[in-house]
Amino acid sequence: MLRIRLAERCLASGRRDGFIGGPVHLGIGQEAVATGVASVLRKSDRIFGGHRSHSHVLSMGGSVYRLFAEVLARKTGMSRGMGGSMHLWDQPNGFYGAVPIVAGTVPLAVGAGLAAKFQGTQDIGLAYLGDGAMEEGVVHESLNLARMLKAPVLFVVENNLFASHMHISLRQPSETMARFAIANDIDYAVVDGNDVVKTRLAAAALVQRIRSGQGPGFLEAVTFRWFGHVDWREDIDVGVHRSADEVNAWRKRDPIARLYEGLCNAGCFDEGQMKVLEQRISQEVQDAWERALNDEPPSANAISEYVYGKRAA
Ligand SMILES: Cc1ncc(C[n+]2csc(CCOP(=O)(O)OP(=O)(O)O)c2C)c(N)n1
Repeated sequence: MLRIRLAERCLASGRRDGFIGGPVHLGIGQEAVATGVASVLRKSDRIFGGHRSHSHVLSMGGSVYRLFAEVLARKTGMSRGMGGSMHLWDQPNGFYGAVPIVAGTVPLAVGAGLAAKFQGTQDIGLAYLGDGAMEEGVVHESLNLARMLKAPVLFVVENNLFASHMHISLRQPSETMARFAIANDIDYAVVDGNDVVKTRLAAAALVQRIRSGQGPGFLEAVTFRWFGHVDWREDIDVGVHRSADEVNAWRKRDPIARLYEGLCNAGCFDEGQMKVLEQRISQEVQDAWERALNDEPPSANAISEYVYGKRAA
C-alpha cells in the first residue's frame, strides 16, 4: 500500500510540475482494495483494469520504474511509452491490460477466465471496475454470461461513490452495487474497502470458490479517492457535491494508517520500523522516477510497429 501511495504521490507532483504530458487518474486513498485482492492472486491469473489502474498493476508486483516510464512516455515503459497512465500492460505479472473505455475490459476478463477454464489451469479472470462502470450495459451482459457459463471470474467493484464528478445518489437509486450480483445469482461479498485485512479475507473466500469451479464471484469494496477525478487536485473544485468535510472524514479512514495502528496495537510493528519502511520505499520511488525521466521516448515511427500487425509473407 505504501509503495502504491508514494508512487502515486510522485506521479501527482510530476503532473503538477509539467513533467507528465497526459492525464493521470490517481487512486490515493483506495490502496487497500488492490492490495488485499492481489494478496490472494497468482501471477498466472488474468487481471484487467481501467483508467485508474496504477494500484492494480503495482499490487501484482509491477515495476514502479516501468510504470513511471510509461506515464512519462518513454520507450522503456510498460506499453513501450505508447499508452500512458491509462493503457498499462504487465502480463508477466498477471496484468493483461487497462483501457480507459469505461467497462471495456470487463467482458475481456470473462473471456480470459473462460479461456483458463477450457485450458484447465484453475486460473481466474479478474475485472476491476468502478461504481460508474457498473452503469454500462456490457457489465450486465458480462455478469449474466459469466454466471450462465460458470466462468472463473472475479468482478471487483471499487465503489468510491463517484463517477468522474458525480455522486452516486445523483446517478442510481441505491448506493449498493451488490444488488447486481444478487440479480444474477452470483456469490458476493461487500467489504470496507479501506480495511486491507477484511478485503483480503473476503477476496480469499471468493477466489477459492471460483478456482474450485463454482462460477463467478463479485466483491464490492466501499472506498473513496482523496483526489479529484483526474490529476493532483484535492477536489472540491472538481467534484460536484463533494465537500471538504467529506474528504476529511475519509482521510481519517486512511487504509495505511489503519493497518499501521492495528499492527502496532497487536505488537507486531512499531514507529521505528515504519520509518525505515517509508525511507526505503521513498528512496526506491525517487530512484525509479529519476531513472525513467532520463530514458528516451520512442521514435516517431515506432507507433506503426505496434498498432498494426505484420502481414504474413
Ligand atoms: C465508455 C465511456 N464512457 C464515458 C467515459 C468517460 N469517463 C471516464 S471515467 C468515467 C467515470 C468512471 O467512474 P467509475 O467507474 O466509478 O470510476 P472512478 O473514476 O470513480 O474510479 C467516465 C464516465 C469513458 N471513458 N468511457
